[in-house]
Amino acid sequence: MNNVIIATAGHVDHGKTSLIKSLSNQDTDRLPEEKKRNLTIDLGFAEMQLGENRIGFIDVPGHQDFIKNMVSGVCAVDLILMVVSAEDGWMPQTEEHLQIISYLGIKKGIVVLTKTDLVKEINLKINSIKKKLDDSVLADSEIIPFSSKTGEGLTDLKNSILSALKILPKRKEGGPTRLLVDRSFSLKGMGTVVTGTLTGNPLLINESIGVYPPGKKSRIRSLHNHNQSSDMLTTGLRAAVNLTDIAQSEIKRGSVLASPEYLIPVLTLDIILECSSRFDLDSKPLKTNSIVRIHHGTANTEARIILLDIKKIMPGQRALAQLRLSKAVSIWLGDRILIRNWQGNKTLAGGLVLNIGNEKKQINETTKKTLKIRTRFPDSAIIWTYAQTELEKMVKLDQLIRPSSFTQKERSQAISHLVKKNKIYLFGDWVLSNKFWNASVEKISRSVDKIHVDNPASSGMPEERLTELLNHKFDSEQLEELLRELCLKNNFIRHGGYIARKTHARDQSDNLYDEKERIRLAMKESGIITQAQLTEYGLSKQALRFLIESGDILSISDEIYMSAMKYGSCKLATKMHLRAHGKATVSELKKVMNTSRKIAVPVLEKMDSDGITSRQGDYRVLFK
Ligand SMILES: Nc1nc2c(ncn2[C@@H]2O[C@H](COP(=O)(O)OP(=O)(O)O)[C@@H](O)[C@H]2O)c(=O)[nH]1
Ligand SMILES: [Mg+2]
Repeated sequence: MNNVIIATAGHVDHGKTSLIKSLSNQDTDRLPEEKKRNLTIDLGFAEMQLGENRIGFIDVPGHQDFIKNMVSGVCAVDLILMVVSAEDGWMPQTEEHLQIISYLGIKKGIVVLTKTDLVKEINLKINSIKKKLDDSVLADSEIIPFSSKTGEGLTDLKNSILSALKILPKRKEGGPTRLLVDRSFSLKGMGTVVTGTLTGNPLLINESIGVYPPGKKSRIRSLHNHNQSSDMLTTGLRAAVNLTDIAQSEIKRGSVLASPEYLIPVLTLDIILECSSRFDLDSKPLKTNSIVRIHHGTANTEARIILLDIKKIMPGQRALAQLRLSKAVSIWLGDRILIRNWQGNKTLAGGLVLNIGNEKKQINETTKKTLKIRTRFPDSAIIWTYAQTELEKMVKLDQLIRPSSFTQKERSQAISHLVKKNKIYLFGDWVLSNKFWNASVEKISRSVDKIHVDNPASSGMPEERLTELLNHKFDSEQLEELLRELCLKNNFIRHGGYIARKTHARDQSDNLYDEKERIRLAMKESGIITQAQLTEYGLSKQALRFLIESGDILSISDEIYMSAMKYGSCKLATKMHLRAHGKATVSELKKVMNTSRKIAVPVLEKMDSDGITSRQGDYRVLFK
């Protein structure tokens, strides 16, 4: 059995609901208000079996006031039935729905020309619709004349659906489970039930699952597909999920069910923005800094849009943009989104999510280039993995292209391909951009070797220098791993916060080597050691003298010693403060240097004698 989801689209009153009724014998208008007004307001659901296909229908509202609901209905469908009334022809929401489905990446559809019982010149109507479909995703779609009143065309339509489904690419299996919630209700004796279209791996009863929002863990008590109970539901099925430990009021349309590690809230999206060449030129083009409403899955969120290359986007243009969302949402890499104006009465553009994050990051030219590679190959796990290692330089293996719909198999194949092609470097749980790793090893080698030559007595390159040298910000866990790998593979050694050549360290393996290490270790946190501490810890005065001679440690007073690094940062902080304020007291400067008065006084005296500061009464000023 093949599971498929088919949704309707098209202008209000063109016969969508009647069409689904003719096909499935089910009335999808279920709300009392829909019955009263004879108008679809919200999504309707029906099912049928056709050949080897288990079809779930989603009937959408055509009225422009309910586009929001329509978008939630078509977010995960395989095939569209684009309904156009032979009587009215192409109307505003026929056009808008067509743009929406193409922005969301739906490529396959059948056009159903309804109400043929009311019109004589059917061929003329077909030709005029063909013209409207020109250059659109549905340009090559079949157009089936149909009447729900007489039943004319029903067999043709079923055959057309069957042939379309035959050539439709199969839904991907093995991807992470995701259910975009389109309804939530409470049933007596059952509690919270949510419905949606299931994608990725199966849902199983008794399994635990994450729900975002609200960001909770729940358990699946029971599963239904169109009122039929089941222990397991597979991709492409409509699913009703009975959840434990969560109140119905906590979960609405727009929530997502997935395994908790796939429900990472994000606040910024880098996207490739696309404005259809069919965009009506009279409408205002989308400008940078506009507040828009983005539709993602069954949810919608307010966002500010920052165009990264241009000021406004014109019909037919594509451009990189960053969306800054007003609240954190669960969106995956590679998702397609729709952008409408904030008021919600105009569809403006579509987008493909190239990167997700939580900060308003500045995007430089290299990043833009890398993001654009993803645009060219939206389905290639290899390209997306490569781009991530180029963007982030160093990534945890299990964080590669996640969250996204890529399957575990696609991810591991991409990794082995990139290793084979020397594009990434794998060690432990980590992946490095190979380009970055090679360049880094070279930079570090050059820098350490130069220090060894220039100052053979020094301990090597301070580890703090790495961030600047590599021109990339890593967190402390990453730095630790990076250094460990560096030493393991490249003849380096770490000691007391310095990186040195193993050979060099060995050259110095005089009888003081261990003693020097102990002093460095004792000073590691504060960068300071006192005469009293030296005695207390039983540290070697001779080793200290050696470190002072090599310039690693400075004698601040008879009592106090400071690492060259710490003195450097005190100097910098003092200079910056005095440049900004002109003068400052010892109390002020001790705060700036983040130290005590006992230390600040001799440090400032040393700065006076080093010609950096000078004393004016109670104040220090910069020495001129
Ligand atoms: N004569 C005729 N009327 C139709 C046909 N299909 C739908 N209608 C009528 O058109 C109106 C709107 O149909 P409906 O299916 O609710 O349209 P929707 O808004 O697109 O879902 C209803 O009064 C239907 O009875 C058709 O093929 N022939
Ligand atoms: Mg309807």
